[in-house]
Amino acid sequence: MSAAMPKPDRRDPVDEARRILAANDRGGYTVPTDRLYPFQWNWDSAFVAMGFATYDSDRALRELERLAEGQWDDGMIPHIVFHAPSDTYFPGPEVWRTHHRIPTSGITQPPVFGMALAFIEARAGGKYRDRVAALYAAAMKNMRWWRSARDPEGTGLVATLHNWETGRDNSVEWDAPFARVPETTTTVLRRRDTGHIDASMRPTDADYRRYIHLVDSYADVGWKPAQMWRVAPFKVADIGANAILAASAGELAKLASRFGDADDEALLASMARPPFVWSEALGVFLSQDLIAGAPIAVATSAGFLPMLTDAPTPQQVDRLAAHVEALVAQGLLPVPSTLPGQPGFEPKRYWRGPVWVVVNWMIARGFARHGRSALADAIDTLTRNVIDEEGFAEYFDPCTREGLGGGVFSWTAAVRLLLAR
Ligand code: 2M8
Repeated sequence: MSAAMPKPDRRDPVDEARRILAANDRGGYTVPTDRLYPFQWNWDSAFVAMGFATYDSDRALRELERLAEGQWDDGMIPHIVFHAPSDTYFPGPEVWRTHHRIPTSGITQPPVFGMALAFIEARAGGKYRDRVAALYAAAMKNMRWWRSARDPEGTGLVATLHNWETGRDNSVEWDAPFARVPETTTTVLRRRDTGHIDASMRPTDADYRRYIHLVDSYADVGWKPAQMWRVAPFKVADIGANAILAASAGELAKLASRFGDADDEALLASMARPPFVWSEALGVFLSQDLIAGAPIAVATSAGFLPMLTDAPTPQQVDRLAAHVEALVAQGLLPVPSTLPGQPGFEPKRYWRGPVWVVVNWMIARGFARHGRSALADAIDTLTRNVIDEEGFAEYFDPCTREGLGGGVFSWTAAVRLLLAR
């Protein structure tokens, strides 16, 4: 554990998790962690909302409502909502140059929103009908946006146009697609993250120049979806975002008969089972580089997430299970963001190797859905234990289990609440 990482409260991790969410609450929305991420992030908040739903449905709905305040008229839900100013994060609103009522970024993130809404509704015992209805409408508008803005050619898979949209910022998968993104920017880089976290664990400066090159390019076309699609030098069908989108479609379908109509039901049915790409050689599902027109042959933790849907065959689930069993047999914490042995695996550098407990939680739900409850329980137990032993870290080294990155992290606290016995 790094020196700055607070030790967990061993007396009651559930109480401690609730305290963290309370401490990171900025008024109905929760920052991922103080200073490093001082605004509302999209998929972080969806996990946080599920954590709140274990003890406070009203607060859980509020989290999604505050996120929906950032939803654009075209249906896009931004990856960051800048509710209040802060100078501890780069890039801030002045770099994004968007035009929403509340300042927001111009890109999105994996749509856990629909999964979270169904999760909260199932625990709210029929209460808050009007609020759920409004959030369901926001979720459906967002599903339609993904379809039209990010799959204009109707392939069944949506594209992410910025690595930050995948949530797995510097995954080894994006190395080749990024090689064609220029490092030139019209924005001066003023990184704040490396002032909070050791630079050896964060994306490099060259990475950041490319990230900001993309922001500049899309800001220059006014964040209009059709023009972004045309100018995008980075266009990938991220397996994580596609699996989560399909899972949200499946979860929203459970609400559609009460809150929606036949059109919604038809749309959700068509989105719930996309044509995921499977690698027989690697035994995982893959992202695709849509500019190269080829799958990206890197095995990542996101390659397990199609198990959140009915798409995988029993044989595919067996192959995915074998990876987890092998990791455990080697004494490694499952499931590293890049599987060890893959080129580019780095156990401490952001999304190139560390374990993220939100991904673990989804993978375990996937195994449970496909009848592998013992394996799901094993992942849950290992996840719970690493949090209890190492603290509410942003992520964990799969080799040493050390908690790394930001401390007192909201989505880690949320997962601990979801895993409370
Ligand atoms: C990380 O991403 C942000 C950009 O969105 C960053 O590094 O500045 C990722 O881990 C992302 O998945 C997460 O949502 C965000 C806040 O926790 O941090």
